[in-house]
Amino acid sequence: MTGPHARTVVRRDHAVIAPETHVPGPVPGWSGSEHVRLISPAMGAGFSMSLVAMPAGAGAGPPPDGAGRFAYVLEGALALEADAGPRILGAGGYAYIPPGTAHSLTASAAARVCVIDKPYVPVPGAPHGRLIVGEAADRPPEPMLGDPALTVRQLLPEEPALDLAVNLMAFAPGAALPFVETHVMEHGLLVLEGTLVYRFADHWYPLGAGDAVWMGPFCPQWCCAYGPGRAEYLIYKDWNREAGA
Ligand code: UGY
Ligand code: MN
Repeated sequence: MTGPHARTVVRRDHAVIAPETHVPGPVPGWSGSEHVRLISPAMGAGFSMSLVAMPAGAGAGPPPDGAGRFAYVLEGALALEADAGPRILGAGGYAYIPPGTAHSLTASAAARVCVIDKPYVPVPGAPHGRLIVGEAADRPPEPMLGDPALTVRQLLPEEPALDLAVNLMAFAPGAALPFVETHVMEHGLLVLEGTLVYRFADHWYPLGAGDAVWMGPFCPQWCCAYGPGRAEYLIYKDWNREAGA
């Protein structure tokens, strides 16, 4: 119990949602699961991000009409049935399901899942998304701008059919973003491990595992992992489109 104290803040161009302030709410189709909306158009975002605790056997509700869905398994396992036969996604497994795809996602064991739903933005001549299933452990960590202490695993390929990027960023203790980023793309971020100091606009926050962040378009952003161990986060951005044009 934290009484009146909370690290959570929601501002015009960013939000930090700390786990101690989560309030789950029922969402149609997700019966039996504990569903916490972390990021939503209600706060100004162009997408939603949720943390869902699913008991074994529970199914996922449908994505909103016209939205692509990215699901990342934090713990437990999900069974995905889509075009081909069923596939099991364990911890670190993920799927991108394009809009309008007939599918089911069911917890084959009790699972915690991060779900990102994004209204799909088509481009002429390209297919409207593509089903992608992967495993974080299979994606190679690449140094960011040559810094081996800060690595990025790109979970999705960059291609015209896809309008989003989702990456895992890992920081050795003391590693930092090389400059204060400002970009039109939004971010949704979930800290998976470690401790960071993060700057959003003129505000500075300590972040730890379980904290979620929304960064709106052009929100200046910088961070440093202060240790003692490594830090890692899952980060979404809208990508490969004429954002805000
Ligand atoms: O991909 C990114 O924009 C990333 N470097 N941003 C961030 O970590 N805040
Ligand atoms: Mn960024």
